[in-house]
Amino acid sequence: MTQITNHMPTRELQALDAAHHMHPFTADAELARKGARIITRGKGVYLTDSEGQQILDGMAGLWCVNVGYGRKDIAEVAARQMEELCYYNTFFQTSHVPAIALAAEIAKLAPGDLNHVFYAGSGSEANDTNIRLVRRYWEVKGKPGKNIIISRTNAYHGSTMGGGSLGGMAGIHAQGGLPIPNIVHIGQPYWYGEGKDMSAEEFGLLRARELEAKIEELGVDRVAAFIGEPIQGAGGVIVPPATYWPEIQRICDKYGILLIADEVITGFGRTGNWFGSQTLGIKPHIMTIAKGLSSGYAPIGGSIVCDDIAATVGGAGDFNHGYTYCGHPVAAAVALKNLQILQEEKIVDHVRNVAHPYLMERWKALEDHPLVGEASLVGLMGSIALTPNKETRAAFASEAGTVGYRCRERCFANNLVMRHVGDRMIISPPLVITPSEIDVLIERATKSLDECYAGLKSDGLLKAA
Ligand code: PXG
Repeated sequence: MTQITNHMPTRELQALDAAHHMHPFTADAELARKGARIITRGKGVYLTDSEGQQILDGMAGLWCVNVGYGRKDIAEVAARQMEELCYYNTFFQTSHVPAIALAAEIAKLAPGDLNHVFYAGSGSEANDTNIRLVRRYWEVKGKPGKNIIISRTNAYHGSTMGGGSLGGMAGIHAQGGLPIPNIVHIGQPYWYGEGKDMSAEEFGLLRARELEAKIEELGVDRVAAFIGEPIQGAGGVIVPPATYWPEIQRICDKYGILLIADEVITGFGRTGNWFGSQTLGIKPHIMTIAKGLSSGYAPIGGSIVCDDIAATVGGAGDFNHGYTYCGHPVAAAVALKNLQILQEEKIVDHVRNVAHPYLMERWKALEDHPLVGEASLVGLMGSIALTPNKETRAAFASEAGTVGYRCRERCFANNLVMRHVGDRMIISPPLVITPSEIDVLIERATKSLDECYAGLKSDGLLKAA
């Protein structure tokens, strides 16, 4: 076999990558021309690339490496589990210790009567499970026609047929015949971009009440569930107005609609509590989890399910659904170790009491920058809206994302991973980030914003739409 190692020249690795590796959400031909940045190592909040550059990872991978890179204790657990029992399934009346122990631990951490875990390999798979779970629930209740799930535009719930359909991303819906039937979308609670002259509070109520109008329009006997991320992540870290979730909760309660909180990003400490639902005051029947469950050390996701749904679906014969890797023992052991680390090292407290307050002060100060309209941060989930006019919150005249992309390129050149969504910049650093690492993040972000601003000025791109 050809040995392909870290020691190969970057150019050769890039050529092999371009020849054989199809990347997600990427124009491969364009990437082939440019060459991928090849990441070779990670330690704490830093990545190293094949050129030896040290990059501060402001995104914790893809919102997941919450305990930071390079934890030997997690690697040891994985190795031990591989030797002891590398794989066994949880179908056909068998179980194993890592799946049992992890489910019990998740049930302990989850609020209310969310006491049951259905495992998946990812957030997308878990949301596919959720579609089947809520539809099955109403079938068993004698209401098979109650099968519509209501979601929001610009939501992200994954990219399988089910997850991509639940999500409200136009670019995903434009390819391959999505959404699947009986999934409908209402407006998102994005006050900064869409609230115009309304107050944030009024706008939050307006958008929440679209749910009530949609239920009335479709008929309550057609609607199975509502799904939402407590804070939209991939949509641009959109923090809803304070009025939004209480009103959504009231409407779900009033009509007896199941409520699914997609906690794939917000779960396991990201917002300064164990779950985003606790930060935002939501009482869901199901939570989608993945990412921070294992801090990305192994692929694992799942649905945390309330007593009623578990009893109803589980009490009606076989639930004909499952994945080979449901509760995979190595992934489950790794996730369990990750939860132990989060608890023993008090990492959620660190987010709430140390990292958030420190970053908040420095992040908010970015609002003094001429390019920044708004800087917001909940726990360690932050965004800045770039604008040519702070007063009017105007969008740029250039195609949406042009300025954000230029800013992201400056960040990457300055060894900071900060992503852009349209013309919003977003961060979601490892939860273990320290104040001095936050200083580095802010220093690199400021430098990148300055360079971006200078570039926009000289290219005449500071115009409002
Ligand atoms: N729900 C939410 C809220 C997510 O953020 C998924 C489900 C799907 O999880 P999997 O494990 O199937 O990817 C996600 C994933 C981005 C980005 O660019 C975000 C995600 C995935 C990939 C890229 O922000 N979120």
